[in-house]
This record gives sequence, C-alpha cells and structure tokens, in this order.
Amino acid sequence: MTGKTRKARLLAVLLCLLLCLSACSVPQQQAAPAPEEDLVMVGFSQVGAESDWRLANTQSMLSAFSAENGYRLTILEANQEPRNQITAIRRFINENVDYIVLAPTEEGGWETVLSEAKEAGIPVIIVDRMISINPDLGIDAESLFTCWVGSDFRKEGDTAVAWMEETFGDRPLNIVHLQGNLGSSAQLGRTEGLDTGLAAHENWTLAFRASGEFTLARGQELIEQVLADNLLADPASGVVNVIYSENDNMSYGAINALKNAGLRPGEDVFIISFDAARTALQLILSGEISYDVECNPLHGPRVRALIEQLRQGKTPPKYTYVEETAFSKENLTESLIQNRGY
Ligand code: GZL
Repeated sequence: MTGKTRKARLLAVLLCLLLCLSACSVPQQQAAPAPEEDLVMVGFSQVGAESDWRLANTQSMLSAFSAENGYRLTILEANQEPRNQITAIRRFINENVDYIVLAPTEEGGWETVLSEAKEAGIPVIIVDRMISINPDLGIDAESLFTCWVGSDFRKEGDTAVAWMEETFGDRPLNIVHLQGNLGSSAQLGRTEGLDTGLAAHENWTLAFRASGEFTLARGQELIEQVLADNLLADPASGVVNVIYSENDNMSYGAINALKNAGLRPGEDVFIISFDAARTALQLILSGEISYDVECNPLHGPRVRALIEQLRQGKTPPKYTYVEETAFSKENLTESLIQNRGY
C-alpha cells in the first residue's frame, strides 16, 4: 500500500469518526408540541382530591395527556359531589371537546348528562368506578359510554376477607368497618366482600359501620367515636379487633386515633386497608397496617391507549379490568415500595 493510499484511508477513518461523534453530541430535540389547534382536546371530570389514590390518579392523567403527547387536557375536580361532575360534563360538551373522561363519584344519576354527550357525538370513557343506569328508563346503558377501565372492587373485598380467614382462622372477630363514599363502586364492592365474610362466619361481629368518605379526617373521627363508645373488644377476651378500612387515607386516620388513645395498631387492633399507596406500604413494614389490597390508580396510560385506538378507528374492549395484587409483611420489601409508581 503506497504512503498516499495509507494517508487517504487514515483521513477517511478520522472523518467517519468525527461524523459519528458529532451525531451523538447533537442534543436530542424534544418533540415540539403540536400547534394548539392540532391538539386533541380531552375533558376529564375527576372525583376530587380526597386521597393519595386520587392525587396519583390525577398525576397519571396529566402525564399521559400532555401537550408533548398531542393533547390538551382539562381536569375539573368535583369535590366528591356528583352534581359538580354533571356541570363539568356539560361544560365539556359546550366546549365540544374530542373526548370526555369520567371518573364517576357514584354509580347512579348519569342517564341525562351522558345522553347529552351522546347527542353531541362526544365519546365518553369511564375510568376507575362504574356507572349503573336505571333499567326502568329503557335506555341502553352501554350506549352511553364508549368503554371503561378500572378495578374489580368485589374481588378486592373478597381478597381482603380471604386473608382474614387465613390469618385469624376460627378466632372470633370484632369488626369495625370504615366505608368509602356510599354508592361508589369501590365502596359497594369492598362492602359486598365483607358482607359475604360476615355471613359465612357466625363468630365475626360487625361492631360498627359508617362512611369515612375516603378521607383521613373522617376516618380518624369515626375511630374516635368507636373508642368513645367502647366498641372494641378486650384483647384479653380472645376476640380479635379488626378495622376493615376501605382506603388508605381512612386507615391513616384510624392509626392516629388508636395511637392517641394509647392503643397499638398491629397488636391491639389489626387494620386491613385498600389502595396500597406508598405511605400505607411503609406502615405495613412498621406493623401498623396488617394487609393492603392494591387498587391501582395509574390509569393515565390506560385511558390514553383506549383513546389512541379510537383515533385510529379501532374498537377498544368495552371493559378493561386492571390486574391487582395485595401486600403484607410476607411479600413486601423496601425496594419494592420504592419501585412502585404511587
Ligand atoms: C378506587 C377509588 C377510591 C380509592 C380511594 O378505585 O375510586 O377512591 O380506593 C379514592 O382512595 O378516594
């Protein structure tokens, strides 16, 4: 090989190397959001901001329906009032959004406003809880929404009761029941699960039942009332005190009330909870919550996938149930907690 040829090849190699390095160093250009008028408009009627679950759910929707992803998301929170959701949906209809997403506070009362959305030709996706349409009205319920994604709340209740049976065996239980918002699918399903357990075990006593509205404050007030009314059994009697709390925030309130009264959650009283938010899972490791049934709030990507199918002219499944698990000290680790999305 002549000296000239060697020099030419060396130059070619150096040039290729420089080109490769310059390509790698080009900052990855963020995909510029589409122009405002090209964004897909989504109106989201959200229950409120009552719990860790709800905040994680809202954040998940905000992340999924970002301008970078080609969406303009409007979230209207209802402060857990169904009438505020009806107002929100009518606003979305007036704004002629492309899609309406509804996280219904309660199952009933949607016939009129969802018929108006149908009349306006706006697809409605129901997320998290379910709606139920009065059969006497002769309305085809499934015509009022395009599709639904959420949890199987009855299964969640059955999972909790199965753990109670497995953990406490034939021991008598004294059960304090903190319910979520009455009429919500989460409350109905989780309560049905407990009621089935109560019917199957004559030595399970329902000492107290009331709605804590899924909030810490009301959960704490109710347990303070239970303690004032002396409704817990004496642990020395062999009866096991259980608080069946239909979400983590009410469990946090229950723990506050128990500790303020000098009682030890996880020893004098066992708490079964729902949602499996990060704070609650830490309380499992500390022994204050005994069992937590997951109810996954990260619906943003799920709802976006459904809308993307609709935008492509495809027909998504009418119902999509989220796979969920449950946690106790037996299957929980610090790293698992840190790696979870909420
Ligand atoms: C369940 C969801 C419930 C959570 C609560 O899917 O609707 O509402 O369990 C939340 O934490 O407030």
